[in-house]
Parts: sequence; structure tokens; C-alpha cells
Amino acid sequence: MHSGLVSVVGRPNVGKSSLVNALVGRKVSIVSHKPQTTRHRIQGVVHRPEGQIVFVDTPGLHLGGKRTLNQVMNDAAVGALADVDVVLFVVEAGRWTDEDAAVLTRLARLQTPVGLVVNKIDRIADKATLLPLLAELSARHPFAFVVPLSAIKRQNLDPLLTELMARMPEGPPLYPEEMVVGYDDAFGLAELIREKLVRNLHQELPYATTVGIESFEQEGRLDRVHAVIWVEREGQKGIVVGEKGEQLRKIGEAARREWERQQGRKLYLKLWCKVRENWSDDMRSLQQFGIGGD
Ligand SMILES: Nc1nc2c(ncn2[C@@H]2O[C@H](COP(=O)(O)OP(=O)(O)OP(=O)(O)O)[C@@H](O)[C@H]2O)c(=O)[nH]1
Ligand SMILES: [Mg+2]
Repeated sequence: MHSGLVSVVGRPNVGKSSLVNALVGRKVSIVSHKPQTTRHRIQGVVHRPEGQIVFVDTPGLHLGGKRTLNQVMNDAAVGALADVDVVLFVVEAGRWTDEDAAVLTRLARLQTPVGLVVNKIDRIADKATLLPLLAELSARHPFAFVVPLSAIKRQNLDPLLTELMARMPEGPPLYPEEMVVGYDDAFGLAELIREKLVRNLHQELPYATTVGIESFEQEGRLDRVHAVIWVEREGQKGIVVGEKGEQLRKIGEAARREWERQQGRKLYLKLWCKVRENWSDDMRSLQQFGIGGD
């Protein structure tokens, strides 16, 4: 048996979470078209007859953003670089930014092998441009391997798994076979609610929101949950709740539907919106919400 840990890093929005979901074959980590969606290190496990790979999805490493939340997210990503067997550096095909360069500068110092994933190749209309593009990226660093793929279209995932499996050390599985995600139900549901929130709210508001689970009770096949969407100011509450509570209902409904499909259980979800002044710039609040400090 072979088994090991693979960190998935890169700037926001390149498709790290989409990649982990595609590799594991289920939603492990929430996804949205807005940058800075992932806020935690999130583990998803691929089980194969020849071995086990534990993927660690991370928050997008970003420049700028002065709030404590930004710092805590970047720290969580950097923290995932230590004690892993391979680091996967994910970039977007055809788009290289200062943030990508900053991530690579960090990775260049590591002793750990770094493999490059060039994601979103489905967006490259003229496939003839792909080869020079890969050559250009390969020249930036002596990567252990380079794999172009599409997480969304599930193109070229197997070659990546082959590269990774070849680098997993010998050893017993790290997790039991039935374990696919490295977190509990309460965390999974809070994240799912946050995904619906991020997808339904516009512009900057998602950055001012987080989700906490107040209580989570299981009665047979029914989950009874009280959850709170936290915002930073009274004015934001109105937007999250919406006219006659319409928006909040929509978010709760979308989360419930997906949870029930994913878990094969019923969900009774009570969803509230509350204000915690300036929570994203306050370490104590962040820790109370389970963000950072791990
Ligand atoms: N066309 C295309 N879009 C993709 C692909 N993979 C991801 N995306 C899209 O890219 C956006 C960001 O995806 P995420 O997986 O949330 O990106 P991330 O790197 O985890 O982002 P952060 O968590 O914010 O750091 C979403 O709109 C995805 O649907 C792909 O292979 N092709
Ligand atoms: Mg993500």
C-alpha cells in the first residue's frame, strides 16, 4: 500500500476546490465563481487499490486584503505546505497574474516536490496554443510534473492521479475506507449554506458573511439544525434576509435540497441572520466561528 498527503494551492479562483471535488468524485469543498470562497484547509480522500491520497484543499493565496480574515486564510494555505508528500500548484490556462507569481516564489523554497496543474483547458479554443503555453509555464520552475486538465469537464484527471500515486510513500492507509472527507456533518452543512450564500449574494457581501451551526441533532434519518448567518453590520442583514425573508428562504432551501441529496437524510433547517460587528477583522470572533487558529 501507498498513502500520503497532497496539498492543493494557488491563487483564488483557479479551481483548486473544483479539482479536489473532481478527483474525489463528490463535493468535498464548496465552489463559486467568486474568489476567496474556501476559508479552511479541507481534506478529501481518494481510495484506490494501489493506495490512498489525502488531498488538502486550501484557501486561495492572495495579495492585498487587510482584514484579519485575509491573513488567517493565507496562513491556513501556507500551513498546508509543511509535512505533505507533494504540493500541487494550480493555475488557470492562459492566465498568469502577480498572485500566481507570488505563490510560486513561496513554493520555490520548498524541499517537497511541486507539481503544476494547468486547469480550465476547456476554455482554450485553439488547442494549438496549449503546447507553447505549457512550455512557457514549465520554464518558470523545475516542476516535478506538469498536467494540463479540466476539473469541470473531468479531462485528464487520471494522468494526474498516476503522477501523484507514484510519489506516495509506502505505508498503511491514513484513513479508513469509508472516510471520504476530513470534517464532520456540522462543518459540511455550514459550508454548504455558505456556498448558497456566496452564490446568491452579489459583490462584496459574501466577504462579510459566515455561517455558524448553533445546534445539530440527529433523530433517525432526520437532521435538526439551527444555523446562523453572521453579517458585520445591521444594513447587511436586510440584504441577506431579503424582502419578506425571501432571500434567506432561498438560501436555506438550496442548502437543504443539496444536503438531503448528498446525505440521503431529511433536514429540518432553522436559519437566522445575526450581526457581529466587524467579525472578519477580529481574531476572537474568527476563532469562535472556527476560522483560523488551527
Ligand atoms: N471553465 C472551467 N471553469 C472551471 C474549471 N474548474 C473550476 N472552474 C470554475 O472556476 C471558478 C472557481 O472555482 P473554485 O474551485 O471555487 O476555485 P478555487 O481555486 O477553489 O477558489 P478559492 O477557494 O476562492 O481559492 C468556479 O466558477 C468554477 O466553476 C474548469 O476546469 N473549467
Ligand atoms: Mg476553493
